[in-house]
Amino acid sequence: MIPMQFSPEVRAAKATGKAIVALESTIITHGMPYPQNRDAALAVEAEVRDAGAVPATIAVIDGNIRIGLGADDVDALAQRTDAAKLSRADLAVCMAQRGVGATTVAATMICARLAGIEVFATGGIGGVHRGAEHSFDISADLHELAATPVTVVAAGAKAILDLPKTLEVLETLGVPVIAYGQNDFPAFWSRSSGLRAPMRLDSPAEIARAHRLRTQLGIPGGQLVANPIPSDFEISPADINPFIAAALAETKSQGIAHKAVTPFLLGRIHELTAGRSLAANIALVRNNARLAAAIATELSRIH
Ligand code: PSU
Ligand code: MN
Repeated sequence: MIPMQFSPEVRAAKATGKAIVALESTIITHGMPYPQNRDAALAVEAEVRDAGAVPATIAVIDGNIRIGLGADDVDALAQRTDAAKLSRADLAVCMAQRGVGATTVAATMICARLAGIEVFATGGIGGVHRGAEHSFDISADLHELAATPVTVVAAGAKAILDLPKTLEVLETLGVPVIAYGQNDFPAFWSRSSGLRAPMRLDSPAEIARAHRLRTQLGIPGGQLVANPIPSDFEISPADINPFIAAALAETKSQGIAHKAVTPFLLGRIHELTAGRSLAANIALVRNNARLAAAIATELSRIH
């Protein structure tokens, strides 16, 4: 038996066939400062409920996969500084040690599939880092999208990455990258990356049908739905790029590498923009939660 516990709310939703949206926890422990991380996590859950679905925030607590956290659990996790960042490689080892860890996109997809949840909302997926031709730093999120049948709603990939290379790897891996309601691939803080997305869909129903058809066709893996940040919170590439460049230069001068790169960059950019990028980050996750709830609702109607 897999050590996995459902919250009462998620268990009830599963019993009645109600739509459920998985949410990750690395965004809480390694993406934002306290208490904004707690407030953002609770606000994202509220968006899912307001849209008529049930949120399932996923984390590993004392070796158990938790599918759905209570508000107290979210607060406790948000305050911890010792939670591990769990991707595909780390998940089982953390559980074996009865440890505490926050799940990345990759690990959240794995847990969501085990829990029978088909839709997951996050901020931005990991991808191919700039300079990957030297560092080989490519997020395990990309391979997970190719392997695990969960539709992931994100505001594209973080603009700290090499977005053309990220799209190339997704294409190689056979992952459908679907821009929602526009032609361009969004760039997290900005609505457009200047790159055209490979595909576009304009309705949650079509996204849900594509998810089902992929399974029926016997094609493994999920879908990436790239949902642009709401205009009111957008930061233009011209505004954000100097801060990205400054933060990237610091990773080099300080020798930040491996799993620490993404949390460091996000934290530094939040500081350098005096919180503007944090407000944008929270707004885009909430926006993704609403779309994910609509997709999950459509999926709950087609079998
Ligand atoms: N997007 C955010 N904040 C984050 C992340 C993404 O807005 O903290 C996290 C996600 O959990 C993602 C991870 O899976 O960063 C990617 O890390 P890496 O590049 O080390 O695979
Ligand atoms: Mn990496």
